Amino acid sequence: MSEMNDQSKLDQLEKFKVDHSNSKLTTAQGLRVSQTDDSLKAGQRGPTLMEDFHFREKLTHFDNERIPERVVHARGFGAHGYFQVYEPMGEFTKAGFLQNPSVKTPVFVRFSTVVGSKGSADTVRDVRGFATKFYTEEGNYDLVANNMPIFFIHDGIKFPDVVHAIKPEQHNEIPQASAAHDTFWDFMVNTPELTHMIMWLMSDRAIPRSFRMMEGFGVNTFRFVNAQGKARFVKLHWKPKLGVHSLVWDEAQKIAGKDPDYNRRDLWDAINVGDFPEFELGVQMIEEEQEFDFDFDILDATKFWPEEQVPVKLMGKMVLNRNVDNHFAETEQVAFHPGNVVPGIDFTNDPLLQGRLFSYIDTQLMRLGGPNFHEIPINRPITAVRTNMREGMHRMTVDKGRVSYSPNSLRGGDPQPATEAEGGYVHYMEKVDGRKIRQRSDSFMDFFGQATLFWNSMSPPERRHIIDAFHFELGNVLDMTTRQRLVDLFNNVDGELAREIALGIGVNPPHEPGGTGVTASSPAISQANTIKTPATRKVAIIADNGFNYFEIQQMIDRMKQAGVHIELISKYQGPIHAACGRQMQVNRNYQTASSVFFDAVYIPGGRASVDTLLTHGDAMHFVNEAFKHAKSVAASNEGVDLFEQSEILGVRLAPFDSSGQVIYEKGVVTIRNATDLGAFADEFLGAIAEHRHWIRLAEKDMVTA
Ligand code: HDE
Repeated sequence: MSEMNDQSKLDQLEKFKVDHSNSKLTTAQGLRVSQTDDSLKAGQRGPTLMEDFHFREKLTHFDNERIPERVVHARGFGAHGYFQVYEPMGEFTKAGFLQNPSVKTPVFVRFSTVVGSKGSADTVRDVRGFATKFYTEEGNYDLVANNMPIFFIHDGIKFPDVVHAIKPEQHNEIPQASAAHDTFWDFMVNTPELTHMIMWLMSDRAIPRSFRMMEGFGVNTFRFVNAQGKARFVKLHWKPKLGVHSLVWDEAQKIAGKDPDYNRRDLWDAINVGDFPEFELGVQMIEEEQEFDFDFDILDATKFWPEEQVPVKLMGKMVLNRNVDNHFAETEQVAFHPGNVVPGIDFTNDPLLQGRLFSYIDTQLMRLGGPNFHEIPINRPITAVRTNMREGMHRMTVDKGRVSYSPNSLRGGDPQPATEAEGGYVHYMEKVDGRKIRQRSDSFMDFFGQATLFWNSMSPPERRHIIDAFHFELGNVLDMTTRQRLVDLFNNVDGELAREIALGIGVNPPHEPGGTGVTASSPAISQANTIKTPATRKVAIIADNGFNYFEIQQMIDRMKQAGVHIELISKYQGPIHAACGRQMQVNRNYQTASSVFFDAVYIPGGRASVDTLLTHGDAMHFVNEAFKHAKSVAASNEGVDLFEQSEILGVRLAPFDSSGQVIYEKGVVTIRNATDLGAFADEFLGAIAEHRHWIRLAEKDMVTA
């Protein structure tokens, strides 16, 4: 076998890369071109001539530059990296890439939204795709995951229906990248198996702060098979080292306008500055004998396996450390397929998975223009490909010899099938016996139990966000009957949930008592219990001429140590001058900056600076908006004056005193009469790590019961 390392895929790609610097322009035939700005004409003001091959070639190629976008997950963004297992997993699977902790397996990951077209905004309310291609020594393994652990439907045959319903409506192609319209909710109310997934879709998971701060879930139930042939049911998970964090809806909507590329830019920038995103790969395993031990069917993709019941074993870590060279060649042309497996990983009868196993190659044949897309550089395995497949559109390989069939004698039988011991893939010999029947198992028919479990697991602010999301989504449904039916449907999940939804959308609260009687919860799915760290967060410092240089410098030093990124914002770009005469470069002006691009805001002291900021509506808006979005805000010395004029006052209880002590309340950090900002900076970092301070929500807005 080849000597593989984390560079193997990049080395392979390198052979296809072309650097055009220090070169002369040519045609696609390699002919040097003398001029490319004017077409060949009969006279200066005459018609263009047919013989102008350069004109024809240039236009023809341009005319055909587009390929069909993905029917779902059209908008995506990719990066390279590697995966490394922590310890041999041979007890559970014979998959080669899960055995040797010293091996780094190259990976390519593509994150995506599902519903929007290729040019849609990143921060819409949607499921996120999280697809990983492992270039292993046994061939490509694809883990084609989403950032939610369950799916809308039970059976692949309903996929076209759910996608048609959620995509823009047929007659006017409105709305783009949004579920908030009649056809989706009409489908939903008639398909109650969606109920659980809708709870996730209305939750904060649907508006991630960053691709780096999302979990990934294989969703479907697969099998691990070890060398002895023993199999177990498994679900695979990615756990982000930075925790799971989300935007707030108002912020997400504003970002969609101000920077539609927000999530892709975040990933691109993070990798460029060396903040390499890391995700741990976990597995949940259920023994075959325990298949029926649960109150849900473990093959039902609308159910998750609560971690408290089936623990997640962390197997290894993925690091994304390299951006692509060409978005189209790599990210657009990459083709994932849940059927790309390696020995040790096998399928189950999960009917959603079975549907997926058909769909991916089928759609790629059209999207990538024929059956040879496995030859596109990004899709090539790093192992040898030896098939008897030939011809087809855009065949790149020049297969030598006259033989393209098996068995053959003319080439001594080569390429030969491999035995299991030689790495040949042998399907798990599950016994299957049944009548042909278009029916669903009764064990899939509990639509509401885990939806209640999900609701029970949410913290009060998360519940508030879910209800607000329902108000937005159902408030955009024009058909009032559908709205009412939806409220009555969600009453099956929880009575208070249904009452709260009804309140915001002008329909009657349900008459029937609500809920399923499920009282259990799964703390692991609440984002309130996720990892908290200030690392890689972004802080805006707002200042103007006359700022206190030493305050900013102390803060910048401390923030940098903690891995926090700073940008200096002022009315004008260029240098601003400190009271002491030194100067600093402004990174962004009010037009190019916005509070929604940052995790926290800091206002340094300096009399003249703060007096100027007090006259800038943009500065005040910045602080108020950050505060409204529950972000950490800090001010030192005269900077506190700005807070005293802001909306922070309405919520803050502690006085902005002058004791020289750090005052912390609800994510607002202030200090007056201080030159050493060490303790203040540490308190601010602690606040940033919290991500958001929902405690600012008024008690009355919390949904606790
Ligand atoms: Fe997919 N899905 N899917 N899906 N899916 C596609 O394949 C499909 C499902 C997922 O970045 C398509 O090449 C069916 C679950 C991701 O390129 C298509 C069903 C999960 C991506 C397709 C599902 C996913 C896709 C469209 C129900 C999470 C983007 C373009 C039976 C575990 C991959 C393409 C990328 C893409 C079919 C359900 C994840 C049409 C029929 C569940 C991340 O083949």
